[in-house]
Amino acid sequence: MKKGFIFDLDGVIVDTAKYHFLAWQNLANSLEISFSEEQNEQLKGVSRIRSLEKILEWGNKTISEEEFTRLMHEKNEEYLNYISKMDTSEILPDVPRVLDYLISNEQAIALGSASKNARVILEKVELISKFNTIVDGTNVSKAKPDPEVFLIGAHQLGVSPENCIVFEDAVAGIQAANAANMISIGIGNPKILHEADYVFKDFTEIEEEFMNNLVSAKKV
Ligand code: B16
Ligand code: MG
Repeated sequence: MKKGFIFDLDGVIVDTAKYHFLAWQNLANSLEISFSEEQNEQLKGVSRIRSLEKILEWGNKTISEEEFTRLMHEKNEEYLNYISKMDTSEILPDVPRVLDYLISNEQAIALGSASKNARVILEKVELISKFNTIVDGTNVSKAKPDPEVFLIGAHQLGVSPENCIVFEDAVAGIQAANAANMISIGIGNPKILHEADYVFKDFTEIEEEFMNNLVSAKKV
């Protein structure tokens, strides 16, 4: 039986958080709001709109709707400028090994990301062809921790949610996977991702035996 493997993008396949940080920091500076790397951590997995709302809340600023739209656009333009320079060297360690293992074992693979730029990023790092389906910020109406993004992914793969496995780096993403009744695998710090079924520092720690068990178990 085929399992569905759903990957988050930022923090799992590539580290685009650093580019989000540079672009948000520039925007915050222009509004005279201080913005730290710790605050950027809190924007991981959070939608673009909600990210700007949070920055404005932190800086105690209110702006008009037009200004809000303009700033979101400017931030995204700067972010896309960084993205345009990305290449395969930015793929996180051992991601291709795990994707190729799944492909050679005829498993179903989806992307489940909050980003509206997911497709262009996957194209830049030449991984787009590895995915059977892509669910991103252009397809979902409810942000993680709502399970919508992963449930759409499972549906598009034709695999029931309890036979899906999610790789996520954000707490909200782990919560979304758990709410979808999927197996959640945290990529990052076990102290932060303690709600996940399993946590690995990165994909180099995931051994073939563990993958074999995920693929063959009735319910892990
Ligand atoms: P965009 P993920 C998320 O990606 C990022 O972690 C988050 O920082 C970003 O605000 C969000 O995508 C939206 O991105 O501005 O490109 O639409 O982790 O869900 O893959
Ligand atoms: Mg992420």
